[in-house]
Amino acid sequence: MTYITKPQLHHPRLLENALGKTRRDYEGSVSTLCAGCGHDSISAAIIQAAYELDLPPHRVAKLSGIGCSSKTPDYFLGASHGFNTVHGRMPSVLTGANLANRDLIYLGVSGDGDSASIGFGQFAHAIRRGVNMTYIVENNGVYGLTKGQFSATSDKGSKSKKGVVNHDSAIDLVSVALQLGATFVARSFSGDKAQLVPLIKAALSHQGSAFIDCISPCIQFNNHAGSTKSFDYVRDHNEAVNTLDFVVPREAIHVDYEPGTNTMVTQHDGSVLNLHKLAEHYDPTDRISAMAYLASRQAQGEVVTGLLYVDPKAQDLHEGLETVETPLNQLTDAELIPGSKVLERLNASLR
Ligand SMILES: Cc1ncc(C[n+]2csc(CCOP(=O)(O)OP(=O)(O)O)c2C)c(N)n1
Ligand code: SF4
Ligand SMILES: [Mg+2]
Repeated sequence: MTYITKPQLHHPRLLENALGKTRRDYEGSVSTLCAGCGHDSISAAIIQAAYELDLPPHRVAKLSGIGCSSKTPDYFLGASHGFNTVHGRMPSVLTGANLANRDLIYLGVSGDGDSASIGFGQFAHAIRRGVNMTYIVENNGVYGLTKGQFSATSDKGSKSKKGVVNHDSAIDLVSVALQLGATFVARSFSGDKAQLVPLIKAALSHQGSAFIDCISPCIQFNNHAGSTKSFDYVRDHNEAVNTLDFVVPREAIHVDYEPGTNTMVTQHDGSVLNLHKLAEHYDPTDRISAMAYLASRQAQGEVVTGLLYVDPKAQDLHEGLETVETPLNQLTDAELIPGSKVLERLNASLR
């Protein structure tokens, strides 16, 4: 059995958000992943982010491909819309759903195999088109579900559990997303909830394609000496560019920060990113610098985490295509089928 319903009983005094919902209202069914899998920590961070953002669950659509990572939408936001697609095909299905109904909040969850191998083309086109979505890759550097083969994000020279060395160059999805024009690019680590939750909140509030590469050790096949996606490796090589707080404008909360060490970024929807700068001269609004910074740190064997790039004035696919505001299922027959005269006019304009 891979689908176990969670008992609804909980402590009567659990804290409620502005919608009167507790954190438990954002949970899904019981996880069937290996105990200790990094993916479960990411599900917990998604639940926390949705709860803190007061998201109405029925306004969220979660989509995934195939893999242990792609199974996780069963384990969070049980009251939201969900679609488990074919291996590597989540981005195109999400794009279609988004074009049909722009009123939903789209969350795509994928794996490194799902997005960097079979679905690489799909990943690229969804990002470059600026589909309004949060796209999370739960990156463990292996095909976990099919017993630990190297994926396209496994670093050259890293070793499998059986001692096999990977001779292929790795695809760095963060660098690719930056190059493709993603308007929000971040990397985090499943074991760093303090960093991951605000990143997910900010990504969900971003108007455009928001990409988070989340390193998520597979405790079965990629958590040994020689792996560059293990808990120990990432902890030892982590270089955080910023510490992030996310402030929704309606909240009268102000975070503590030292004057002169922060960058406040107002996003398209008016929400504010409060970046505590740790790295000197790091500017998350400069795409070219972000790419150069990433490359220089990578050359030194460091895994840069944090918000690497954000375009606060991002536009999404709908703005480019000038589509109607109304979701297609709410248009009338007359609006959907405007008749032969309109078709004639359209054809004439193309001659
Ligand atoms: C078309 C197709 N090809 C291959 C497979 C076999 N398959 C299932 S999951 C998977 C890889 C999953 O890796 P990843 O996306 O990294 O997820 P993880 O399990 O590591 O979280 C593969 C190759 C499949 N299900 N469908
Ligand atoms: S095989 Fe790896 S990725 Fe899959 S559930 Fe187990 S630990 Fe997680
Ligand atoms: Mg994987």
